[in-house]
Amino acid sequence: MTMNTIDEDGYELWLRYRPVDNAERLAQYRKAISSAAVLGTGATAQIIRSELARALAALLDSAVPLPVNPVGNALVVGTIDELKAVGVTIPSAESRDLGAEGFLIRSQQVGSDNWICIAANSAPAVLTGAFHFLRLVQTHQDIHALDLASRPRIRHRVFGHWDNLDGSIERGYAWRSLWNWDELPEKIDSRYHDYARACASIGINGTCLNNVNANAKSLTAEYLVKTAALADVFRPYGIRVYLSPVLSAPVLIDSLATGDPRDPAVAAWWKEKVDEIYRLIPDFGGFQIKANSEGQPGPQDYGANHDDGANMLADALAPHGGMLLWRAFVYDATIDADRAKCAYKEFVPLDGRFQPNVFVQAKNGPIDFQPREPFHPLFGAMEQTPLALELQVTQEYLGQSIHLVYLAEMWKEILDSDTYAIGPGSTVARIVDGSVYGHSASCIIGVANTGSDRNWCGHHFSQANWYAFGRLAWDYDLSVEAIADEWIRMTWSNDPLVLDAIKTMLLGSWQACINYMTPLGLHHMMQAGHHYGPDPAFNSARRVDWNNVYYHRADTKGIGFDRSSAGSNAVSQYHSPLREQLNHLDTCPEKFLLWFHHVPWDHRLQSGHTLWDELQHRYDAGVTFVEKMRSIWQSLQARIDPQRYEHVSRRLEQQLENARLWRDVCRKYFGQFIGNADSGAPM
Ligand code: GCV
Repeated sequence: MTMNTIDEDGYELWLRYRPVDNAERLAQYRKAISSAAVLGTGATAQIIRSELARALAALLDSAVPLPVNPVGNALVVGTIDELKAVGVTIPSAESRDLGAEGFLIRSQQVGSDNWICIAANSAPAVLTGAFHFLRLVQTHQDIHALDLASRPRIRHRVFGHWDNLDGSIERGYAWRSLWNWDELPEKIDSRYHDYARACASIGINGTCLNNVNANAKSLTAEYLVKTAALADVFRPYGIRVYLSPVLSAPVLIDSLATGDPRDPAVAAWWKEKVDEIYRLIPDFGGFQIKANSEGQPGPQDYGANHDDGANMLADALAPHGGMLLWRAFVYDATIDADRAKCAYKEFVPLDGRFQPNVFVQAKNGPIDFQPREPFHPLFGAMEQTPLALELQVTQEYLGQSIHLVYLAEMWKEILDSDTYAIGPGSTVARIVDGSVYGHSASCIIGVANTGSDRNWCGHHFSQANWYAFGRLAWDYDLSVEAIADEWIRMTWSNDPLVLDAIKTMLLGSWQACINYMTPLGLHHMMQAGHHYGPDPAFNSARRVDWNNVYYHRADTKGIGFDRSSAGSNAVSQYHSPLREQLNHLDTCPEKFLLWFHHVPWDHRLQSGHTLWDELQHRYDAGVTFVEKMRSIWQSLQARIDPQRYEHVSRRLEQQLENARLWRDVCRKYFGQFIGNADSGAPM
């Protein structure tokens, strides 16, 4: 058994580079990598060189020479042109297939030596390939006779920060913002480089620095210089920066009389502002904007519509190759009494009216990042508009940085969901990657869970969600098990016992969270404001659709939101045959039962239980799994470093307490509707 007593604080994430403790593999690696030659000379090549020097010395437990030219059995790393100069030719068809961001890793005999070549069409893609190779070594893979190629399925893979300029983070649970605006641009914290390393290692190629509930100050000259300093750090890692503007910025910054996007003076202001940004940041990614949503100003304030606002900004960005992410997180109650239907009703009629560099950006589900939602009906409903998928990596509604919940399973369920837009197989993933409707543009964005906490994410296990977001964004066909396997090996240990134990925890954690919070399609049951903990009785919000009773609609007859054709008819926003499947109580998947139906308490489920019994069973199952995670974790004590062990142990205790609270509060509250308020566990 491997005893791990070296104290760790989690700062290194999955880039821990601990000595390979598998003798056979270590011998193979040492033999295969007697030197590592990074052929380029630019800033990215320098980053690759220092990453390889640091990683290989640690993993192989002895320094590996990094000569300018390959010597002996060597790792040879460079662009396809650079490799050609040392005699390795990559056929042009293969090079074309890699695109700008793909890489290949190939074993090749050169004279009497064996080389492992890492090649790509651009230096940042070579860096991605180098990180992939290190991952093979970190996870103890066989590197004999390698021949693999990989390219991303989605072009823009953005980590979006809801960070405010004062250092706070909206829905952030890992302390303060990573960006120290007061010290920028003069002081470049070394952590900015470590952030970029981490993102680059998992293929993230964009970062949106500020909150979508935006502060206009981020567009002032003073702040743009700060953003430019961050962009300079991130550029060699292949990461472009984006900003979240506020549509009223011309009024707020330069006292224009209006922010109406149709006003020529307003359009000219934005054009000039965007030109200013590109003078400072030539590879600026673009804007992500929240408009006419939760108090943010938008075109509708001036009698214009989303397309007017989006196209005006897109026109300013287009000459520079910038793109616009226009968020579809809108729920104007005058549009429809069912919040889940609003965005579709506002945006579908606008299909075909957006400029080519506009993405309409929808959250995974139609409400708001709940523990489980059906996919957003906008996916598959806008043939002429590229749709960006927004996922929430930070766990606003899933126990924040207290609960251990592996979100890859949720995202995978969404990505794999069939919209039937052009027939079977029109998955959300294929809508997003552009292949269903033939869009060349594609984008996925994850709301970041990082902060200045030493372990980056507040909970050591929340790092898995940052990791999984990047890996799935790169290749949504990767399995959640494979991603978990990689992450555990790199972050914790290759010890099979640790691997299996943590995998069991990760892979059951999302379902457990759904069970103890919102089983069978229930949603929006959290406490108001901070969104931690249960409050099914909540009914005093200023908007009816901020109340929890609005969502569960429990009464003496049953529970659930009737969105069938007899109710709000939200099912009509999905394509056939899914629409019909969801519409009928008997065919609606039980995981979404109470999302789409108001169901009698005595309705029998597939298990044979009545609805009420099944709900109770689910609450119990959720809590039981957290107990199981706790005992699994305890069994690992001797194999995990003390600091991280203790931290996770404390978190699991808190999670268990909160899971029990969810179960008990919900059981008691719902029990009263069937005259059974005392049937639950004591409060
Ligand atoms: C950034 C939810 C969150 C808000 C968030 C909003 C959004 O309502 O609670 O904090 O605001 O979603 O996605 O814009």
